Amino acid sequence: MTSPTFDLVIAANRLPVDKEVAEDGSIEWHRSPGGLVTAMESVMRGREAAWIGWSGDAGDPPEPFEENGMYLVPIGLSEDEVTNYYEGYSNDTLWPLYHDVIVPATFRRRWRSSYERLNQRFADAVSEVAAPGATVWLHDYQLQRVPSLLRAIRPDLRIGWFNHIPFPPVEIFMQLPGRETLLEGLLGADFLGFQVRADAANFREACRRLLRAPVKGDVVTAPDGRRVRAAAVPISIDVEELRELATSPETLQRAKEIRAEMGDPEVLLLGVDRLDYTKGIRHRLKAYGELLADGRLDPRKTRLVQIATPSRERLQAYRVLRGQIEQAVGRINGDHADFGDTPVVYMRRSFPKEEMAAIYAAADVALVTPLRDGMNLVAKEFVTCARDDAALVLSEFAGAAGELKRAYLCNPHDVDRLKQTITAAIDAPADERRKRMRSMRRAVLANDVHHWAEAFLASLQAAPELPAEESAR
Ligand code: ADQ
Repeated sequence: MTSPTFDLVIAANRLPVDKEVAEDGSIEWHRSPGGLVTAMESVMRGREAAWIGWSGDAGDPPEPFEENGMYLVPIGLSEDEVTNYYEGYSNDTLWPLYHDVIVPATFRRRWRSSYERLNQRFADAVSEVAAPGATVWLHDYQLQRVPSLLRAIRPDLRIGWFNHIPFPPVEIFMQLPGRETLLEGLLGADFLGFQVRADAANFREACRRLLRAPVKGDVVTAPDGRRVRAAAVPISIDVEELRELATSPETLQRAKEIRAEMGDPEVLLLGVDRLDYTKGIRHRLKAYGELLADGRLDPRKTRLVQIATPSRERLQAYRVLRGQIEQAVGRINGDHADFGDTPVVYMRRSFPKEEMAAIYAAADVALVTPLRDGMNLVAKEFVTCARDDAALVLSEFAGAAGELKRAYLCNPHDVDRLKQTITAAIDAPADERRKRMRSMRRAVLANDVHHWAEAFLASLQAAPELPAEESAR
């Protein structure tokens, strides 16, 4: 049977749904949590499109199926490919390398060949469902070889790629064995989108230095003479939908209950992260523990709610991190807890978005302190849901810091300064916090997820030139 074809094809490492097997053995698919899905959901709505990605299980893939009006094409990964392409090359080579080698990157030759094979499989699957001249939107660091592999079989397609994570400075990128292949892979696209300008500039510099490719403004000339634009298109969230949820009477009531259940603390601090070493959770806990020990924060009147979604638990670095975090939480609570007073409320699970909105609305100060982060949607979600006089402490190393300039910005590596920034946010007059929050809300409103998707697609259509809207600015 030939498959249907589409004018818009999305490909990402994962499908936007997770499989759940019900008690009677029937299979159900549920929308997956996480940044990419949150962002793309609103882009796909109302469009006929196909999405290609891995279902999350090893073994033969299920047949393509429709879900929520989207045609989903599962890609199969064997156990070996999960180990080599996904956990190995994607998450143990590229992820740490692209996040400033916070933990060392591991290089293994067999991981690389598995990555190449999987990227070919993705390219073949896209080619199968793409209508003549279709637009293809590829996502993220797991698919950097797909643009050129796809162009080789389907030169009629318009190919765009968006990087959700940082692109490292060339001095770090250079460590990667076979680094040129990734750059050449990406240069198969018409347009390459990055979270912030510095990432796009790092990519262009890598092309200039390592491929001797001519670079003019945003445009790189590929080895085959095609011109490829690499520019920033910062991702965002569905502001309107989330704001509506956050300001509903039910959410506001739930926010009150959450505070009451914790004994109505004077200061409620909040951290929400995937359990990942890039997120700076350890540094945050260290700062908080010291503030309690120094007597700058009162353990009876302060709570830190730390929500940490389990992530990549088969990788050693993630297991180590989880142990360290749980030890730090245990130490802080051991030192400072009292009957009825638990200074750190640590929850290692996912919450539905209604509950997340209520938690954001309940908090006084959000601590978004990654050591390196492409964007960080939690910062934008908090700004959208928070009370007017709440405050955001934000790492300078999150892409979001480029837009949320009125946050309490900090360098999370500098624990003393991090402590000062946290107390400055807590102690600031309500009026100052309100002014900052208003300014950050305007920034988030000016670039919501619909604007992001339109800007990406417009850049892709216009590439290698600027789209009309951008050039008019
Ligand atoms: P992530 O590293 O996953 O994304 P982030 O941008 O913070 O990071 O997105 C996390 C998402 O998961 C948010 O929407 C958040 O609400 C949700 N989430 C986290 N913990 C949760 C929990 N316990 N329960 C429910 N929801 C939870 C990658 C990059 C980022 C980039 C995004 C999007 O690393 O830098 O911002 O992609 O491009």
